[in-house]
Amino acid sequence: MKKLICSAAILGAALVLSGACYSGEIKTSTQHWPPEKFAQAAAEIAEFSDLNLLEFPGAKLTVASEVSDAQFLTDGNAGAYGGTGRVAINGAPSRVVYYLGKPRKISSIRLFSGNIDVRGNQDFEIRLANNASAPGKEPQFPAEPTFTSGDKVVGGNNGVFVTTYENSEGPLFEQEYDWIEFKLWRTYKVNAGEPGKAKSAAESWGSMLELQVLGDVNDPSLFSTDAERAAWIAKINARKLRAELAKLGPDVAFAIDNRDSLKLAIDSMLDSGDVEGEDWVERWNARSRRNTTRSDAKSCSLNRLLRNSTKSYCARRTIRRSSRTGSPTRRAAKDSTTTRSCYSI
Ligand SMILES: [Ca+2]
Repeated sequence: MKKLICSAAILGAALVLSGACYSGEIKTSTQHWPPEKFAQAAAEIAEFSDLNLLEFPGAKLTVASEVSDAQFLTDGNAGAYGGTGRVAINGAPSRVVYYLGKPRKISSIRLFSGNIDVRGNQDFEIRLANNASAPGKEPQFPAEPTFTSGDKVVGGNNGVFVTTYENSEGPLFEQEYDWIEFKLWRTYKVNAGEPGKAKSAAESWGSMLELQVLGDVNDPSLFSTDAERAAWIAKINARKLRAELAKLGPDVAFAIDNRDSLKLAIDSMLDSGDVEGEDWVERWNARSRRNTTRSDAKSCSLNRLLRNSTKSYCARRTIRRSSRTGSPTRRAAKDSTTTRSCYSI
């Protein structure tokens, strides 16, 4: 049944509403994935990240106190279990604030945490605010939290844990919001069910994996222009490609995240003045001579059949390969060999 509530109310231990109007019923749910189900949790994070308003055009992180690697909070990725991708929450509480760029309808809010131990538990408060009268200026957030995990720490004590707030009949609230504040308490070494916040015995950081403030895919105001929509889709596609490439192995994932190191490695391999680079170039040249002589011959033959210019094709191949070779002497010798093979067809 649809309801309209405009006064402070408490629904269970995990939800507090403060002076906010909303239609329908807001549901609070939690889910725990044990360590062996980490991949399922990662898929859940990735599936909904396309609609994360914290990453939409105009949105930005404005405060991240006592938080490490805050960029991982909204990257749509669970990271590695117990490894890279975790965000260390070391405050009591830490404060994380996002500006959404403009007032938006919020469909649901989800907090994902995870680790091999109780660092993956949760102890938090969330506050929403609308400060459209002063765009981009952080408002005074309400004294009472919009949502809270309550007086006790929640979680699964390991694996991945998510708390979700959603409305079965539409957006969480009729009102739009352009600011959201997360207060996150550290959780080590506190088990789920033990006192949180001011009464917490935690002495070390907790581990958040992702914060999602989701929009509705059918909301026509999600994008201001077609160009903005296109830019967002391009950003999402690039992120998915990166995730796919990272699956090739940890070295590839490291290279993607450290492009300066990747460039340095490539330059080193191609640098003829470097001893190791020389060895690599020699090996590459030997393999390249074997492979490209055969492929050039085949290609040149094909080109002749197609009545293309065999000479110009081979010249292009030579130029391309020369840029990878070592000393001018070796380059000239190899080029001449390649050229003869082409003309011998
Ligand atoms: Ca993440």
